[in-house]
Amino acid sequence: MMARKQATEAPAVSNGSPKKRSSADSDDHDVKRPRLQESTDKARWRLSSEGGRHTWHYLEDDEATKQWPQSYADKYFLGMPLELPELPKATNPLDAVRNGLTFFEKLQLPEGHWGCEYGGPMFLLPGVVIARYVTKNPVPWYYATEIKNYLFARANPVDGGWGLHIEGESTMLGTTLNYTTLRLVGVGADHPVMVKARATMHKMGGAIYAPHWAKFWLTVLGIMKWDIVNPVPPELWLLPDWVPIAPWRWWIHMRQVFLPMSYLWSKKWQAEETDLIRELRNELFVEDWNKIDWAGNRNTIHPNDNYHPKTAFLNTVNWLLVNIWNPVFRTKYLVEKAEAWASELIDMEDENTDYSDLAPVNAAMNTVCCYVRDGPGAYSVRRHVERLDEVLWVNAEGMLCNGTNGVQCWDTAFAIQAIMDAGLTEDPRWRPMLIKSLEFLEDQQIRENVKDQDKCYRHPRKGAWAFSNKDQGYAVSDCVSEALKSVIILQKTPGFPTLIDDQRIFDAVDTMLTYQNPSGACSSYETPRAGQWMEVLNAAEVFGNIMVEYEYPECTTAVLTTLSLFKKHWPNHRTAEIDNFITRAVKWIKSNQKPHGGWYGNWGICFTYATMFALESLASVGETYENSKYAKKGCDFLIAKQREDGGWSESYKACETGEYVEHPTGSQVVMTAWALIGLIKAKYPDIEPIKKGIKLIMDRQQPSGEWLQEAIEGVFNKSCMISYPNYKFSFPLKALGLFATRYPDEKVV
Ligand code: LAN
Repeated sequence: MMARKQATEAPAVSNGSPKKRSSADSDDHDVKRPRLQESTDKARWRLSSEGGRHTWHYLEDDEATKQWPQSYADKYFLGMPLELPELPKATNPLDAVRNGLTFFEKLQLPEGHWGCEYGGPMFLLPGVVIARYVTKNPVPWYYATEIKNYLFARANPVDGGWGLHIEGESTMLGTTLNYTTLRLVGVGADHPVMVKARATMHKMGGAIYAPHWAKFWLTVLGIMKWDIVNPVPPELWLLPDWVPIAPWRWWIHMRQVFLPMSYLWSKKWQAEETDLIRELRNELFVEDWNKIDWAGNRNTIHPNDNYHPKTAFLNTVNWLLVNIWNPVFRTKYLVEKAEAWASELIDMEDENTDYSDLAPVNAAMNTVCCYVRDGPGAYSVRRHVERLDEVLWVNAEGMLCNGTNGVQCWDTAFAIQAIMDAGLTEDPRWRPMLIKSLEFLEDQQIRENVKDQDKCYRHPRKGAWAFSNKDQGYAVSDCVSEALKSVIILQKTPGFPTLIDDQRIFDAVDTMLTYQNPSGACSSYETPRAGQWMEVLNAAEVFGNIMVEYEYPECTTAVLTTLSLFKKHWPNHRTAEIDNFITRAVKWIKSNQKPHGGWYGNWGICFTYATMFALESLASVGETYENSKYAKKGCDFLIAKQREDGGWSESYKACETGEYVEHPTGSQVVMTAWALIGLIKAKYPDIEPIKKGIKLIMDRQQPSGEWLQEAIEGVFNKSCMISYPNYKFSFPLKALGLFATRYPDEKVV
């Protein structure tokens, strides 16, 4: 079946620049197929950061490698040896903090923030590679090579497929898209990795069993036909705002993905047919491609992908759209109007983010939309392609796609807080590192609301911080809070400059105050604009709780903790509103406690994560183990989960099942730190279990001062896991530091 030779044997490009092939070769597009190598030379990779924008560069020129030496951070991210001297063994928690900071300081980027890989989801990289392929901007050979290496490394060791995320079982979403990605970057179909993956894909029924998003991408590529894609009508954008299901009410990630998808669906656009696409039509399916019943397989899906089965209501709506709406009512006038409005909304998103867009999914789709609309050479396409590079990351395994364009503001905020909790902010040893972090946060504060805020349905953001950087510019309630908390802490420390004046601090607080829902809780990017019932329209199949904003303990507690701190320093700013906010938030947090005493975490795994934030926030209003039954119950919950060795260990399965589940690999440093922070903040009276946990963290510290990567830490939409590699620094440091300041005379080892 597989005729094509491996690209390694037949290089089509050299060093990224296309070579001419014979005129008999009509497949112009394929000329640019990259030349794959076994591996790149890791010593040639460099991470650059400009204004918080990360890009990885491969220096092919020897002279350039001398001019731009590799930093510790580069080497660390790439998994290269750092050859650092052994630090004197820490004999107490504060020395362990110092050792940890000595290492972590080396990872601080020159602009003052921390970066890291932010992988986990396995459906992001395909979007970037497909967008580049269909817009005829194929990835350069060194990206292609490392993408191949990463995907090879991440293939399921047993069946050779890929999952929704790196720890998950093989799914059709992961397997069809990553198989296709490998082929697009130049891997031959007869490579053993591909043969194995294909066998699994076929065993699972072939690509017709893929979920909606995979069907969408494969159709854009021309491997499937539009009839197999459930309708994504841009007409929904024409609904008046008062209509309960109007898309502006959906969770921002869903509507920003739906938007470009609907544009391309409406255009029924497909990429130029190439040899490779024709080959993939033979490879991805069990049945003869020419005989596939496309329309009849719209709802065909493999059980592994069907985390959230479509409702009977949605299936009926889809049926009506396909059989009645599209053929009868979808007039040319309506189509043009809907496409024009969708296109304008896409432009607003691109302009507001300078083409980096909310996240890699819509960034890749918007790229294709601009190509379809503006043509190959357009600025919009070129800028998109440039910015897509900012979500790519190189690690020891190869090149992956980050969940966002970085973790800049978020991780920097936690690094500062860790140093503060250790009581080291005034120590001159750490001052340069802290000053640089403060300068970064100053630079990254968002100063204005977006242009046409109401027209493009954006939430206010003046004074806020985003999770990554200000270019992306999406305020999130807890990102504003954690960054502001860190700024206040530093600026109120003697000897630190006031880079952010009071007015800018008030701007941040004013934006934070917009986030409270009638219940007292906070959501992520916006206040909820519709109820959970909207999940009846969840068409993505692979995710749960994705259609609207929900109320999150992490977000609510972060705002609460920061407002409590703010109030101490500025008691007269919007006093009544802040007091009222705090009272209602505390009430909600208490109501959100589970009967077992823990809180369910939506963004970190899982009960341990949210319980830490909840206990910390209760402590910020003076509620601790001694005087609050909620804090006591939270502590008792954590203590009940402590393991024999003093650590905690929660598995991502807890996020899926809603029950505390232990990780099979035993105690985890990050989880242990989370639990300890909660206990110490809540002033848990018995020091022994806390000491045991602290000892575990100290024992796991390496002679270089670092901690090693353990199981994955983060999650979204209940089913998809995501890595937060800097958590293994910030949270253990914070736990050790809190212990050291709370019990300065206590001996642990
Ligand atoms: C994130 C990352 C950060 C995270 C926290 C700040 C930790 C959280 O407290 C609030 C929500 C937020 C901002 C968040 C939301 C969803 C994101 C953006 C992600 C988990 C990273 C990737 C994910 C995004 C949805 C991935 C793209 C997938 C789609 C389903 C569109």
